[in-house]
Order: sequence, then structure tokens, then C-alpha cells
Amino acid sequence: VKNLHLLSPDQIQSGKMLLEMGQSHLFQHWAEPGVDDDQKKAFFTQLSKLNSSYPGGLASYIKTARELLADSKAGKNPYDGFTPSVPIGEVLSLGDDNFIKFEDVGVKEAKNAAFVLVAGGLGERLGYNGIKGALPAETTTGTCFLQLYIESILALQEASSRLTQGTCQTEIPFVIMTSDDTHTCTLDLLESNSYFGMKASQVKLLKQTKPHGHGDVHSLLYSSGLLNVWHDSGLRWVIFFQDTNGLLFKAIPASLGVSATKEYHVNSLAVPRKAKEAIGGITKLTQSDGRSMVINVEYNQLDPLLRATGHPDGDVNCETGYSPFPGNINQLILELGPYIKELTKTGGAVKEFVNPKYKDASKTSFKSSTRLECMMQDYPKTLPPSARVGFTVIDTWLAYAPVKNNPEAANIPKQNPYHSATSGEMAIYRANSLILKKAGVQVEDPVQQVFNNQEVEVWPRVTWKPKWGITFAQIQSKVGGGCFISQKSTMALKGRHIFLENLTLDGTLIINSSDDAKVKVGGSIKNKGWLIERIDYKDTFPEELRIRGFKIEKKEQLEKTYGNFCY
Ligand code: UPG
Repeated sequence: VKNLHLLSPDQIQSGKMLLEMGQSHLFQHWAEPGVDDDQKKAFFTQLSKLNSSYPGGLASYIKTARELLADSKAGKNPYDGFTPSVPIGEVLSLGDDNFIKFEDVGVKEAKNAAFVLVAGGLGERLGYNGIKGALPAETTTGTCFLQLYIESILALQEASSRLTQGTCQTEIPFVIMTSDDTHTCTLDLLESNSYFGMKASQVKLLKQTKPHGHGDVHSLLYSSGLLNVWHDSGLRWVIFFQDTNGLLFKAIPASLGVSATKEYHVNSLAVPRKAKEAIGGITKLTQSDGRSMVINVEYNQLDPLLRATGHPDGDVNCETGYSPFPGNINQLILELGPYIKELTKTGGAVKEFVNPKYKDASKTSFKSSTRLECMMQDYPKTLPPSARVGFTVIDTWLAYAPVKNNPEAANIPKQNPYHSATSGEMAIYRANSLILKKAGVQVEDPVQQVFNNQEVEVWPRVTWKPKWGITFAQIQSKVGGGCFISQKSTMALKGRHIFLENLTLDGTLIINSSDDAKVKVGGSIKNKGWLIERIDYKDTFPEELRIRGFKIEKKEQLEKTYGNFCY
């Protein structure tokens, strides 16, 4: 590099560091001095950016990469020396006394929480071209995931403020981690929809530099300075979640209640897990000196770890029909104070790993370049043994229905959940129907149908705005006696104060009501309704319909709109 005057002292320093760290091959094929100087400058600009944004700088990245690759070449198991066992956590069931008690505590705590969505992933497995936040969670109302999440946070904000301080509303902060792949589309989606009703100042986008994994969220939050701002304003919790789980917020209030009651520094939300299912297992790992931690072990590592530690069958279901290790759904509730303390030590760095794709057994050449990766759920790995790390298990039907797989991928392990757009949508109707049933509504049984080769239960298509009911207690208070909903029905409640009583629905009912209107819905409603029509994955419908394998044919409905008056 001759034209050094083109570079800043900081860039020159970074260049020297690369040479000292044995990276001179990066410059081997550079053009003569004076040729392609713009490209060379761009290289140094990128170098400085990476050097300053990575905890410990690039020298630390190179050092860790060397160590991890050496371990991988030597075949070292990252869990060597650890004995896995099944940890103890809180197990909740919708509507139980315990559930209701924790929900009550949680909803009051929600005004002290900030929400963080990791949405830097593109969803290559799903085969959907847009960002996942823009994908409809269900096609009855067409509400996309980002809208559902924002409206849920707003509903929690409203319920929490009302229960604790009357009319004065706190604004729950919402952070979205994006990447170069998703940033512009996410911003466009928010701006073109007026932030789905949230104040723009409540939402912050933090962009990660890929490819390094969703664990980047911790260093980004730390360097943004937001954590201290939140702490100074009295917040106590940070809740992390992922891009496509339409059920997620049904589990949040109760789980937050568990965190607050048990004073957990870390609370991972989990669901019963089928052995070998592609979700990590929450595991207690104990070292020979007795120190232990409760941590997610990724699905591809749990089986070999068990086999290596005296469980010759590896990851298998126990007598319950499920793996004894609860499945990590990657919703984490962290207590803010201890979180800041820990990040002040680590700079937000979480333990990294490599996943090398070797060309052959010599393990010296690669099919593609290996990178360091990190996962947000590995945060507890650096915590001291005194940290209170727990988890909360909630029924899958209530808490977890991600949309990750395209129809072909969804069909591979037949015994496992599909985690497709088809199953994700049907899970929303199922959960809402079961919640209403628990609240006393008579809901007709589902029918089995096959879409995109996936057999699913089709329940009545029941949806509601989060502000109608964000907790079970709230939903119960809006459902009176004598209600029946047939399987072919669709019901969309788009309002706050809608009270159901003596309603017999066999068709489609849509209620729109303004926030001040109090609406009572009852009587017998029968019409041709909205039908679910099977479509072929390969047909020319929009992608968001093709990946479901069906579309909704609107034959006939009763739609009512109410302004500001009382019943
Ligand atoms: N994501 C980022 N940046 C990245 C990669 C992913 O923000 O660089 C986001 C992505 O948008 C999504 C989340 O991280 O919201 C998770 O990504 P995904 O590809 O869906 O994760 P999986 O590999 O399926 O696994 C994660 C956890 C696993 C857990 C499972 C539950 O690693 O432990 O069981 O999610 O859904």
C-alpha cells in the first residue's frame, strides 16, 4: 500500500494489524499503486467499520476463529466436560390458577419492559422473497407479523397502564434488529403503514452486519446506549423475540409474571419438544467441579452430547411422548439491571461458534468460507453461577407456531411440526378457538384437511385485535354465556369493547368498532360465509398464498361497523 496519504491513521493502523495477524494474503492480488484506489479505499473503510463494531476488534475475531477452527479440526466437542440433565422450570397451562396469577403480575409489569425483535434473517428456508415481518400471519384479516407484534405491544401498554396508573400511558420501547437484507423493507413497511399505530419515536431500528448471527443483538443494544436510557427511565425488563410466531404474545404476560415473581435474570420461553425436532433443547449442563448452567443446546448438538454422556439412544422421546428437554422458542426475558452489568463486562459479545463446510477429511480446505456465528440465546454462557437462569414451559398450541419452512421442506420429517405458512395460520385459528372454548364458548370440532401435502386441523377462523384481549382474564370478561361457533365460521373482532353473549354463528361475522364504542353481539347469524379453497403451490397466485396452499373465498358475511355509542 503505497498511497498511504489516502488513508486515515486509524485505517493504517487496522491494515498493520491485519499484517501482524498473518492476513497478508488479503493484499496479495492487489493492483499496482495508483490502480483501483477507490476500491482499495472502500476496503479500508469497511475494515475500520468492522474493527470498531466488533467487540475486541478484528484481531480478536481472527484469534477466536483460529481457536475454533483448530478445535473443529481436532474434532473437539464444545460440550466436552459437561454432563447434561433435565432442568427444573415453571410449567404453565392456559386458564389454570397459576397461569392467571402470573398473567396478572406480568401485565402490570409490561409497562416496565422494552421489546426487541430480531429480524435480520431473510428466511431462505421459507422461499418467500419479502421480509418475514410483511408476511400475513393469517389471511382472514391479512394482518402481517409486524402489525400483529406492534398492536400486541400497544395492547399490553394500554392494559398495563390502566391497571397500574390510570389514564397516563407509558410508551413501551420497541427495537427491531435489521440487516442489510431487511432494513429498507422494514422501514418502508413501517412508514407506509404509519407504524401500525405506534408512535414513530417509540420504534428504533438497529442494523447488524451479517453474517454473524442473531447474537449480534446484544452488542448492538449495548453500543446503542439504549439500555442505559431505559434503565434511567425505570424499565426493568428486555423481551427478545423472533420474526414469525403468530402466537407469541399469548404467552408473554404469564411468562413475564414468572420472571417478576421468581426474580429471574434470564427466563427462556419453552414448549414441549419432540425428540430431534429442529428447535434447541433447554438443558442443565454440569461441569466436573459441580458448576452448572441452564442453557439452550442447539438441536444438532443435543443428540451427540447425550450419546457421548451415557445415553446411547441420544435424543429420544420419554413416556410423555416428548423429549424430556423443553424446546427453546427463543423468546427471552432478561432483567435489565443484571443485563447491563454483564454487557459492561463483555461488551455484548456472546460465545461464538463455527460451522465449517470442509472439502474433504483433511479438514484443511473449505467448500465455502467459514465465519464466526453467535446466537442470542447463548447470552447466559458468560454469566456467573450466581445468576438466576430459569425457563417457562407453555403449551405449544398457545405459544409457538413459527413460519420457517417452504412446502417441500415442511414435508421432510413427517413426524415433526411443519413450521410452514400453512401450519402457522391454522395454529392461530386453533389457539383462538381453544381460548374461546376455555372462556366458555361452544366451538365446533375442527376438520382435517390437506394443503400443500400437509395435514392440518381446520378450526373456525376466529381472529381478534390484540386490544380486544391480550390476556385470558381480559378475554373471559368479554365472553358471556350461550355462545356457539360452527366449524365453517369466520369471526373477526376488530374493536376494543365487543361483548359476546348468546351468539350462534354459522357463517362469517366481522365487527369493526371504534375504541369508545361498546358493542354487544348476540343472536343467530347464518350466511354462506368464507370458504377455504385449496390452491396448488405451483399455481400463479401470489407467493404468500402459494406457500399456504389455500386461499379464502369470500362468499357472504355480516359486517357491522360501530362508532362512538354505548349499547
Ligand atoms: N436473525 C437475525 N440475524 C441473523 C440471523 C437470524 O436477526 O443473522 C433472526 C431471524 O430473522 C429470526 C431469528 O433470528 O427472527 C431466528 O432465526 P431462524 O433462522 O428462524 O432460527 P433457527 O435457526 O430456526 O433457530 C432459532 C434458535 C433455536 C430455536 C429456534 C426457535 O437458534 O434455538 O429453537 O429459533 O424458533
